[in-house]
Amino acid sequence: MAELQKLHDAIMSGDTKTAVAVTREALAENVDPMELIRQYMIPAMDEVGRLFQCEEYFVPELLLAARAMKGSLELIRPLLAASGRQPTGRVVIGTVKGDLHDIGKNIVASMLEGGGFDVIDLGADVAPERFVEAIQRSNANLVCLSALLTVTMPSMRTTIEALKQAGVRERVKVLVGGAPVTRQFAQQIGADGYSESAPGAVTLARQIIAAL
Ligand code: B12
Repeated sequence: MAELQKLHDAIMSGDTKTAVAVTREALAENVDPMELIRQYMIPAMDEVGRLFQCEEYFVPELLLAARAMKGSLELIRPLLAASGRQPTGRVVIGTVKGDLHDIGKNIVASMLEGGGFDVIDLGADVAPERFVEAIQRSNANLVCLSALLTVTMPSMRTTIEALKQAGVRERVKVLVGGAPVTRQFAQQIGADGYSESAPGAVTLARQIIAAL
């Protein structure tokens, strides 16, 4: 039996090798990948964030923890994406300009893929014009913006403004999320939806597409 608490501890200590090994063992034993994410991986990152805030951890520790989290996610991602495939809609997703945090965005992207969406993932630190280009090129009907820093939240507004300027705002619905983002902020910047979680993002995306 895989000792799942070890996954939590390995992410916290930035031990990619152990994180990957425990994840592989758990998946081989048919543990639900979402259980790994929800109960062990996200709480580990939350704890890392807390330790960073009280200056027990510094940027190198954050980077090591993020690398361990990513190592595990690479094994989990194909499973999430394979879980229910019929084209539902096309989504352009990215973390907004100035923001390098992409772990939550990657989980949202994987779950949307699993929910049957075609996902065009632009990565992190995505400038507004790159969102515009991707929408123009792909005929996407949904755009997902992620931000983890309070200082990059305004990039969400700038991105929505750029969509308006380029004349593509009416073609897409915009969802926003990320730890500091709130429903109220989403309304203020003229987004069409907000969710605090990846499964919530999928439900919302489905509702929005169904109403189009
Ligand atoms: C890992 C990490 C890093 C890594 C990122 C690696 C990577 N590839 O992502 C590194 C080391 C690079 C980093 C750097 C920095 N970080 Co940092 N980081 C974190 C940490 C510990 C975890 C973030 C994370 O991955 N969480 C787990 C994921 C799963 O959660 P999530 O992103 O919120 O996503 C979920 C939901 O929000 C939602 N969601 C996410 N996106 C979207 C999008 C849509 C459309 C929807 C609907 C939903 C949705 O679904 C996800 C899954 O459920 C957080 C602390 C924390 N606990 O959040 C700090 C934190 C975000 N970082 C912080 C800071 C200050 C920094 C730095 C400025 C540090 C520095 N001095 O250099 C730099 C900034 C670099 C930059 N320009 O971006 C602060 C931000 C404070 C603030 N409010 O602005 C935090 C909160 C730490 C803290 N407590 O102070 N960081």
